[in-house]
Amino acid sequence: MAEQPSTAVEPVLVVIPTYNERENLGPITRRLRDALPKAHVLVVDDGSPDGTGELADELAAKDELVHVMHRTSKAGLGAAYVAGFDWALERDYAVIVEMDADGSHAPEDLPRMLAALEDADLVIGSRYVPGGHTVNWPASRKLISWGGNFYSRMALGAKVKDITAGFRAYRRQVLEKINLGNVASAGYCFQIDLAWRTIEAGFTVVEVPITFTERQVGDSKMSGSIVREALLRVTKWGLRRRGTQLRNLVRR
Ligand SMILES: Nc1nc2c(ncn2[C@@H]2O[C@H](COP(=O)(O)OP(=O)(O)O)[C@@H](O)[C@H]2O)c(=O)[nH]1
Ligand SMILES: [Mg+2]
Repeated sequence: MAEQPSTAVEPVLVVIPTYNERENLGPITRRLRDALPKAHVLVVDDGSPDGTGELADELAAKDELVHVMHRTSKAGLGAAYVAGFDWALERDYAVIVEMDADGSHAPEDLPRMLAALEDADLVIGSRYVPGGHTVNWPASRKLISWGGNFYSRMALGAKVKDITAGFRAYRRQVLEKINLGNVASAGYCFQIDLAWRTIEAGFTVVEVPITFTERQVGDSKMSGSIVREALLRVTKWGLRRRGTQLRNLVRR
C-alpha cells in the first residue's frame, strides 16, 4: 500500500519552563525525544539554584535538538513562556508546545494532540473533557483548579472546559496575532489569558483528553499570590467584557 503523505504541522518546538527541576529534566527530555523524535526542545530556566540550567546545558551539548534559554531570576511561568515564544517566533517553528518539566504532562500524549492540531489552531490537553483525568492530585489543588475553571468560564463566557491547563499546542499564527508584547500575567493565569486571547481573535480551540499526574519529585511553585493574581485579572477581564456588551446594547 502506498504510504500516506503526512499532514502533520511541522516543525515543532516544545517549550519547557523550569525552576528547580534538576531531577525531573533528564527523564522528561528522554521521554519527549522518544515520543516525538523530530521535535526541538527549548528549556527556559529562571536561574534555578539547584543547577537545572547547568543540566540543561549538558543535555543540549549532547543533543542538537535541545536548546536552552537562561534567565536571570524567577519571574513566573508566564514571563518564561513569553520569552520562549518570542525565541520560537524568531525561528521557523510551525507549532509551539507548552509542557511542564515535572512529569505531570505525559509527552506520550503529544502525537495525539498534534494530530488534533491539523483541524485546530490551539489544542489543549484537557483534564475536564470525557476521558480526561487527574492522578494523585490533593483535594486542595482539585478545588483550586475546579474553582479557577468555573470562575473563568462564568466571567469570560468561554466554553473551554480546562482553560487553566498548561499542556498545549499552538499554531505559530496564533502567537503571532495575539500580541505577546502586552501579556502581563506572571503566574498561572497566563494560561487563562492566552486561551482567552486566542478565542477572542477567532481561532479554533480543541480539547483533547489527557491524564495529569501529580509530580513525584520536587516542589510545586503554586502559591497564594498566584491564585490572587488569577482572581484579580480574570475579574477585570470579565468586567471589561460585560462593559463592552453593555455599550454594544446601548448603541443599538
Ligand atoms: N522558568 C520558570 N519556570 C517555572 C516558574 N514557575 C513554575 N515553573 C515551571 O512550570 C512548570 C509547572 O510548575 P509546577 O510548580 O509544577 O506547577 P503545578 O503543576 O501547578 O503545581 C514546571 O516545569 C515548573 O518548573 C518560574 O517562575 N519560572
Ligand atoms: Mg506540576
